Amino acid sequence: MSGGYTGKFLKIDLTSETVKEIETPDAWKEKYLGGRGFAIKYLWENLEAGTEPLSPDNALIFATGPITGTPTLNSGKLVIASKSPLTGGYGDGNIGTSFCVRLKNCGYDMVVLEGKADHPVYISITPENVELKDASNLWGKGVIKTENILKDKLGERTGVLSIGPAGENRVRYATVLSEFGRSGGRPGMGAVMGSKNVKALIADSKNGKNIPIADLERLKELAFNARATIKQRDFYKEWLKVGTTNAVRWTQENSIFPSYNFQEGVYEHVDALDGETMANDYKYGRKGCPFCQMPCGLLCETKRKDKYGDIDAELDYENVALLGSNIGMKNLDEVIVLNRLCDELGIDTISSGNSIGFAFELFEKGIIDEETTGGLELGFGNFEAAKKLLKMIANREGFGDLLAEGTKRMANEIGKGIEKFAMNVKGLEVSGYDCHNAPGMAVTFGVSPIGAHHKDAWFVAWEKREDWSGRRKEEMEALQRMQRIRGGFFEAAVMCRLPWIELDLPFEDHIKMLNAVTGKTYDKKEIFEISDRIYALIRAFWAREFGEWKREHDYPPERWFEDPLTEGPQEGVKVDRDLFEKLLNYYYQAYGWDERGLPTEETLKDLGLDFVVSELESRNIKVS
Ligand code: PTT
Ligand code: SF4
Repeated sequence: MSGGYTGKFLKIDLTSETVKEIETPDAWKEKYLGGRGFAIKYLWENLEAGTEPLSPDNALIFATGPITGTPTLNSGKLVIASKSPLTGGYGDGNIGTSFCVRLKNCGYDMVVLEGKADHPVYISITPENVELKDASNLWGKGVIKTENILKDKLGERTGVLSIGPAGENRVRYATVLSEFGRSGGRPGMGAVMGSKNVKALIADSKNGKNIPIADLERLKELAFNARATIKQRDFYKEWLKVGTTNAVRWTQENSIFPSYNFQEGVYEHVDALDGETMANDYKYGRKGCPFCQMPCGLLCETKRKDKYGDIDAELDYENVALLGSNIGMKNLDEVIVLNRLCDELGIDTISSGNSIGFAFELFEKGIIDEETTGGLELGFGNFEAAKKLLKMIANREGFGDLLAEGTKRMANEIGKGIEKFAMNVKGLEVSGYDCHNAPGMAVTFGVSPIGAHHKDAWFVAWEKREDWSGRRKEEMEALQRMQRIRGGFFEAAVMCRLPWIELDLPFEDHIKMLNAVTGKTYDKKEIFEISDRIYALIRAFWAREFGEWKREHDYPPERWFEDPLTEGPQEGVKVDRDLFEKLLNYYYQAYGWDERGLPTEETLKDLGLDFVVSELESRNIKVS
């Protein structure tokens, strides 16, 4: 018996209000596995090149993988993907919430939204029915409020994904959120949802079916052993205490903790922001995705309630870095308040922290002034200004309207040669790792398939663990291996990567679980081939959208090459340009891509992507 898939896609045309069920193609399962693989295949086949991302013609995809919803571990996840309004290329994000499991129990591997509803709607999915329901009463409401209203009406066990005012107002880095603090789709998937007049999706699987599993007994045994393995790890207890915020101290020690809009890699107020402080003074609970044994959702509340109000939020490393040190905040109360605002308004904390940090730096340097900001005084550490800006961004009010466009468009609009302070790659803002002292991570951000995000490879940890000088080719092969596992396997099988990366659950054990679910006999080589196919197709998608491809598209922000660190043990360090170029060449060679960074004809054909060659050439994009 084969398993892991429900066998159906749901395609909803919001303009004509038609709902279609399509059989999940066997060839897609075999060649693309699921999740990100299905998403890019769908976009490649169905999206006209040059489609305006916020137009009805764009498609918004919610793609599960064969692992999603199965009783393995850390399987309550799905991929949200689309052509990104922030970058103009492929965009996706991974969200963990009960919606993911319920969608599959309702009978769907993937949902595609196309067109645009003529009034605000929410989409109700049950095993018996798919309906568009009026959401006029929810439009304008915050994410948490929206979810509470829907759950009060439909039952606590209903899975909900929704957007906030930022998505409605098409902020280019609005996300899709769920369950108080889960956020997915950094490159503006929430804005695409808003542009379609969709406020929420709900999945109610009360009368749903179990997901078919090829060998349930074997899966149970593997999952039992995997859970036992992670619980035995030395780091398990510490993980439950501090979660991803354990990275605060480590990044500081390695001069990669971003501060002051990535001007520095160390922060003088780090003690007030680190994992220990969080765990001792702010944390009151933990929560996680379905089937998770190592919940990373650290529920924190403000300590000084008289000053900051009684506010809580789910803190992660990224949120502490981007809404903390990167904008000069000095305590976790401030981070909690800003984080909660992002969650309620529906904006990505990473891009918000970058856009605000960029504005603070420009103001301090005198490049913009109160005339530009509409009378608002800005500067690092100005908590009240940060709070105001978040609301102005979500509502696209005054100066907030410009910040809502992201740092790349801000730089173009303001001019004055400020691109080098705009911390993004291809338009997506850099996540929480300063790279002055991490050239391998600078490459990682540069070549990431969605713009500057660490999802595909948290390479900085590998980079700091070993001395790679004299072994640069091996270094880039290590990066490739990491991408194949993280961006390939975990995003296509769709499973949380944290048991692997944080608690050292062997990758091979994950493949065994995939085989027990699907009934296939995948080995590492086959998984890596699927991964390479997905990466090559995503590259080709970008090239088709851009009408060309140049290696410059993979360059990180200029700041890391030009302005050395001025603080900490790595004072004076910056990325060496020649080294960067060398690393980029090795990276391209590892994948069989040419010196522009495009897969060669031979590589594409080896991966069974012959159709990409003809498509690109028909658009005058030379394939070498
Ligand atoms: C992810 C990005 C991250 S990565 C964080 S913290 W992290 C930020 N969290 C935000 C938030 O919170 N609120 C908000 N308004 N915006 C936020 N933006 C930021 O979004 C997340 C976890 C985490 S927490 C990480 S690393 C791992 N990511 C995984 C991944 O990408 N794939 C995968 N197979 N497994 C993963 N496991 C972990 O999941 P994006 P989530 Mg997220 C409050 O979505 O777009 O990928 O951006 O998904 O369910 O919240 O889980 O230190
Ligand atoms: Fe979800 Fe975190 Fe658990 Fe992963 S570790 S499944 S993101 S709660």
